[in-house]
Amino acid sequence: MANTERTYIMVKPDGVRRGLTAEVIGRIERKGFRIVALKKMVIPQSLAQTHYGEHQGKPFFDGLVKFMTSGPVVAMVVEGPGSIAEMRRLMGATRPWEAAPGTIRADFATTVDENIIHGSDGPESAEREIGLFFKPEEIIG
Ligand code: D4T
Repeated sequence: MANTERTYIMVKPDGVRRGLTAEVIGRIERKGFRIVALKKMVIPQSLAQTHYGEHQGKPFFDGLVKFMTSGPVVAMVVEGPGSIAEMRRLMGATRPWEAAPGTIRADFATTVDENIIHGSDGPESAEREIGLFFKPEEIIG
């Protein structure tokens, strides 16, 4: 398939707590993307710090790490044409009040610190994040 790529997607602890995992997975699958790896896990603090390393030193960093380790997440590798940018479109803007209607964040979130879903923002971060959360043998192509 032309332009097929993989991205790292995660239902954050608020999404899992609120019972929105199936809703998110349903939207990904109905879009036509394939989930080639999936697991529920509690993120160790060190992994959360590494994952969000680019935000180290920002005022929201400690709260972000605390939130991301506050309960289980559902981690996924999603595959399909243009999946990195397309998933960012389906998710909507980081700040839910700026997210387009019909996107996951517009439909289900009100605050930037608890915004339901994470998705890689480019090819390099996708490769890095997939490697942080999954071993190659856990990805069923
Ligand atoms: P993630 O990485 O979670 O998919 O979010 P985005 O890629 O959409 O946005 P980001 O990297 O700018 O922010 C990472 C993460 O930090 C939280 N956050 C962000 C926060 O709690 N307060 C803030 O002011 C900002 C900008 C939300 C997402």
